Amino acid sequence: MIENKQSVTVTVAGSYQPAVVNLKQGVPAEVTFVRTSDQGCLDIVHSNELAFETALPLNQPQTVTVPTDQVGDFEFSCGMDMFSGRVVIS
Ligand SMILES: [Cu+2]
Repeated sequence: MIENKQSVTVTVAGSYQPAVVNLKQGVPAEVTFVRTSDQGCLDIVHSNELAFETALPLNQPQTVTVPTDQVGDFEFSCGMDMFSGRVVIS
């Protein structure tokens, strides 16, 4: 089977759900963040390790591209690094 893309949606509502996103190495990946609650300070999501940062307007899905060339465990977090989630590439 040929898999040419993988997409995962993370709901942002006081935390990241799911908090762990599993992706396959070598398959282009997109993660869509949807902030559905005003709770907390989750209006920005960023990852130094995965090189993205995006604002999350309420109820407006935002999609980022995640590099999958390297296997590993990468963290993303809110703007103030108080809440975090992980992308696991294997
Ligand atoms: Cu925060």
